Amino acid sequence: MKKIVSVQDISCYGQCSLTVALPILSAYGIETAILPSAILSTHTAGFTGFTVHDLTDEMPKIIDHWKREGIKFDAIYTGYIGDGRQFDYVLDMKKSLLKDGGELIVDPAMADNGKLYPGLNEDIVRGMRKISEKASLVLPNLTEAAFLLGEEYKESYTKEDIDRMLRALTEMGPKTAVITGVSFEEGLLGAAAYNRETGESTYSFAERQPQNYHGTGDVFSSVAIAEYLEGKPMSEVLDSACKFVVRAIQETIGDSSHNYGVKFEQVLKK
Ligand code: PXL
Repeated sequence: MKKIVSVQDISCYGQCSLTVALPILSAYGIETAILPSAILSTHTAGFTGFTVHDLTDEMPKIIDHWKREGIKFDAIYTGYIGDGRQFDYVLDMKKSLLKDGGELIVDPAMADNGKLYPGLNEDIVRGMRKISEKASLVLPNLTEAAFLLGEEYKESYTKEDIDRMLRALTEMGPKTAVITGVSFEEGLLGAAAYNRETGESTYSFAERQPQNYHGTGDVFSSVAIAEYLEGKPMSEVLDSACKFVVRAIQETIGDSSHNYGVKFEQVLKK
């Protein structure tokens, strides 16, 4: 049984970050510890007046306790991190809390549609870059991939662009890079992966859904990371994650009162 720790915020309401990662990873039979980076009343996209309680000061205390207990993980999965001081703690965790061969997996959840999430700044981009360099797997969306690479975000990307960006991301350090939100045909949306060691790249597409939802990146990453840790080939990993996200959107789309996240629980249940 794999044991992982996920470092991201608790958005108390809104179906993203830890409230998505924990149930999905658990449903895959993965023991999932959490290191909450902050507690927010809701996520920051689409709600106004949300509260934030930063937990940076707790992180070294929790990490030190785990070190004293000799607790070790197969993987560290990081997501949204809202304070630049936390990246060094993630690097410390990589050194001291991973089993031999354990992996740092980074979803640099910080931006979408060409823009950083509200409240985030260049510090966060630099920090995400720093931990991505030490990761074995990174899963940015297209905007995050551009920001990690220090490039301008473009409205449209060719397959040559994506192949180049995937290679460039792995040249930063990770063995494998995934980019989500990739589309070369109007009706299809999906993800691409490249493994620097095998030189293999994989694409997976699903039918583009008529509405975008917040939190789908977290759903995608949680499914993809679970199946990656099971040792599945990247083509299957991407197919499963794309299909899961599409089903979660389809569960949600008829309910116009539910616009802040996707009903991924309905997919888990089925
Ligand atoms: O889903 C990414 C995410 C996680 N956590 C918080 C967010 C967002 C995206 O906006 O605001 C607090």
